[in-house]
Amino acid sequence: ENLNVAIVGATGAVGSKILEKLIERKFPAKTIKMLASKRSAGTEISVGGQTYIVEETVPESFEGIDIAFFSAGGSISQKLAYEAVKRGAVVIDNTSAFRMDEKVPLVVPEVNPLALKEHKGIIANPNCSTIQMVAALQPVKEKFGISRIIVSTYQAVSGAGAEAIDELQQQSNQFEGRSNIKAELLPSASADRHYPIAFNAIPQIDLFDDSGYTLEELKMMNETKKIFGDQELAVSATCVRLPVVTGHSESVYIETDMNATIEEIRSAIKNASGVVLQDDPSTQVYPMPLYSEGKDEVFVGRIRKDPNHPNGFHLWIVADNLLKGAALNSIQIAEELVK
Ligand code: A2P
Ligand code: 11C
Repeated sequence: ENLNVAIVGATGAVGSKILEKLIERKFPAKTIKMLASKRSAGTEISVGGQTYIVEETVPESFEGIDIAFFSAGGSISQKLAYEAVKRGAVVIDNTSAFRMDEKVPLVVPEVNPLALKEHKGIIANPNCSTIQMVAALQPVKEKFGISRIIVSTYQAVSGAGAEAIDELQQQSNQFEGRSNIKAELLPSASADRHYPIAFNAIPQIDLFDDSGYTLEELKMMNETKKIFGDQELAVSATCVRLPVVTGHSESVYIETDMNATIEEIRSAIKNASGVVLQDDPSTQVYPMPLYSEGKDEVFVGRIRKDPNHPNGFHLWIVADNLLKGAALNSIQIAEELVK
């Protein structure tokens, strides 16, 4: 009980989970400072019988802070993360602002905890879709090596923030008029056109790059190589938004370096920490996002051998994007630092 902690973006979808998880996991925090925009200053948040009052985030907010969790968007991190570091805080940043910065470790504790040792004040938490994929694939990579990954995602609206959850809720009662639903936010607030998410599947998460990939897809590709420490790894992603509230799902095809049987792949995953095997077609057991909500683990099922490639395998990977994909992984990074 000796650390002063701050949460930037405390009123948001991820920030509120960070507070809940800090309390649930009995993180050794002496104080927790709730920071957001000026709009929320004075708002009261009650969790675990305690009331926290939200303050506006300014550089001085970080005086005396030991650990600052940032989850208020990349531009806020760009503006304020170094202000926090300057004042002696270690920043655990849940945005994409610093992930590909060579000086900043990008960490999933089950995969590359040693990278933490090299931090210089800022540690990046990977994108939610990346975290659950690398956590599930790590035991397979460790035993058999992985040379190629092709992933298609089925992502929940909570990944786009609290306002996107509201948008899905508002659109969901318009079954009769579903082809004329007005959309204001998705696929991205800064996109030129918006499409309804209710009764739909949108093959665009974030903006497009000149390559034809979206920024979300490029994050998955680049972050996976950095976390696995393998620039030669072949990775390609297609990211799709679905009308699911919370819980990202991924259909993942991998090619291993060494021969493996399905049983060997299953047992590697079964014995990995933070990962749960849910794979029994005979009783229709497989992971689904509706049931991963609120859970800490990454769930893996539908493991099959590819019929055409001797080292090819297919997997279905599901996790709560706000927990292992964001808040929980950030706190696990902090716990690793405290250790
Ligand atoms: P606020 O509620 O005051 O707007 P989400 O990811 O759910 O969209 O949440 C975004 C989070 O980022 C919210 O907590 C939001 O606070 C916060 N935020 C937005 N703009 C700023 C800002 N200029 N300074 C600090 N926090 C901000
Ligand atoms: C989504 N994965 O589901 C995104 C949100 O880089 O941290 C997370 C964006 C990020 O929309």
